[in-house]
Amino acid sequence: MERKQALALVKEQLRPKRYEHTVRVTDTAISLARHYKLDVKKIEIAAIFHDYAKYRNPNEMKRWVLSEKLPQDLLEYGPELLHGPVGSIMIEKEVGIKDPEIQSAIYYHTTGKRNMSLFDQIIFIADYIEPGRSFPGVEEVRSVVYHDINKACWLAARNTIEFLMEHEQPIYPDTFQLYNEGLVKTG
Ligand code: DGI
Ligand code: FE
Ligand code: FE
Ligand code: FE
Repeated sequence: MERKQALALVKEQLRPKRYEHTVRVTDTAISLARHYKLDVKKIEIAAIFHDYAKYRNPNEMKRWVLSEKLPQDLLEYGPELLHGPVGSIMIEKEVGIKDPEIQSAIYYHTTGKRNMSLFDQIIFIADYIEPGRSFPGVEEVRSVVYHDINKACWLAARNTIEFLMEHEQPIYPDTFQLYNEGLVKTG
């Protein structure tokens, strides 16, 4: 699918601010894919569709979790965690995008997980560092991502866990597993 057609399809699904975020994630992901020598056109499609399900009704997303037999524990962590896993299936059913690499990256873009592929990592971290983001610590992540993408993903997980704990929000196990894996890898 071409960029223009893909952007037109997601634009219908998103609010203007989220659409602008999506364009910035896409440009960030393309730059990382060039650097890390991945398929730029494929990364582009994954980035464009990464938040496809963001504004779907939570009850609708819940029904997809049940009918598609996604991990039921997703339902215990609040609706924010559903748009990745549900979006990865919606793009197949509604848009006809059936590609394991693209669907995996969209599935895990919010929580991350241990053992992410480079393709997964680029979508995960592009979402975190796109120029519109101002999370505490994001500058450090931007400064390491072109040298050490494992470190960048670990920092993003650590910062997210800190943020969630400060707000007494539940933390999905995949996010912890990414954090733990990074401690072992970066020693
Ligand atoms: O969809 P975006 O806003 O672009 O970004 P995202 O998909 O990374 O979602 C960010 C939201 O997800 C933010 O509100 C924090 C939340 N989040 C990230 N990891 C976890 C989490 N929420 C819970 N409950 N548990 C997590 O592990
Ligand atoms: Fe998202
Ligand atoms: Fe994210
Ligand atoms: Fe996003």
